[in-house]
Amino acid sequence: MNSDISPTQFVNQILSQAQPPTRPAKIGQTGKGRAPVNIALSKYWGKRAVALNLPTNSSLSISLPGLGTETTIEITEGSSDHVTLNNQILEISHPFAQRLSQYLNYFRNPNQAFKVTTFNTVPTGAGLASSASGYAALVLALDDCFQWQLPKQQLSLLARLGSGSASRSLYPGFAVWHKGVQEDGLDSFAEPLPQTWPELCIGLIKVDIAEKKVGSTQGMQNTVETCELYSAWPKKAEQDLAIIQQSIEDKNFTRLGETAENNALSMHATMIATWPPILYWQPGSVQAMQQVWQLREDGLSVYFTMDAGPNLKLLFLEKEEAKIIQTFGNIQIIKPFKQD
Ligand code: 2P0
Repeated sequence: MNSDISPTQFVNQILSQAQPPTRPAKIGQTGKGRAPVNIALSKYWGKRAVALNLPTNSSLSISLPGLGTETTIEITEGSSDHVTLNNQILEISHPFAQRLSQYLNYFRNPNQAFKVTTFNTVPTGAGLASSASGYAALVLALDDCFQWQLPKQQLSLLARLGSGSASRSLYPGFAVWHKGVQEDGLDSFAEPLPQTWPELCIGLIKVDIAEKKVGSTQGMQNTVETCELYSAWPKKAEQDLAIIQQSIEDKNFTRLGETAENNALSMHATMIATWPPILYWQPGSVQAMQQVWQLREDGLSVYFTMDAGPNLKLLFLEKEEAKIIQTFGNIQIIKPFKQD
């Protein structure tokens, strides 16, 4: 299904709620934004409307402070944008620059181009959700540059249009992206959850940080179109989200871990049952999964989740940290509620 509303109409609808600009958008004006990556505990996989990035199911995430994107933009004259990613100037034909420029088309005035300087503190395209922090940071930079002063919920809608998971990266901590039901997409935004969980740890096991062959956008579309198992996914995703949200409220770590791991593996099952098949796992991914299962057999409460890539994200509580480090020497540990 596709919406009759175009992305331009969608953006104009949101910007009509912006404050009148405090200063006219003129050449040389700049804006800054920074946003964290997020890891979904209950995943987004599949779109009900592609052009507006409307998801088939809601999702729930946790943001990782310290890992993310910082972006500055400047309004320039001319017809082409200048994009610098991690200190490298990109050709305008580079897929990253093209996607960015197409997105910026929704916001530019006639004869305006943008100079975009963006820096990721996560490897680009490694299944560590750099597009999520990237589009969230860009939207914050646009809000700063054009002085829209839009509320976070509206910025979440705009970030979603750039990359679905970016809707969740506007917030620290836990966030829920509501799938929404409206055709205009105005009810499909993320909101923060009020709970914190200081003992909660996320461990990043980097199996391979090379650019992946099948991007999420293409991967989920192929899944929706060819995977027979996919019909079971939307209902399961909503059920898992409700259980995870309740587990966060109850601080029931076992229930959260079991549900998040099963949710991730169910999503990967739909990928594997897609044609042509999508298998993001590498031998090192399976080895790490088996290590996690062995640790659980040994009595340790540790679970994993995985996204569109070969890397594992472990979920555990701080009291298990020493044993986790002992097993996975090369692990980056993030405490989402103990770091800025
Ligand atoms: C998630 N992923 O919920 C899921 C789990 C990957 C696997 O959101 O097409 O890069 O830009 O909306 O946001 C990655 O999808 O895809 C993603 P688009 P996006 O985190």
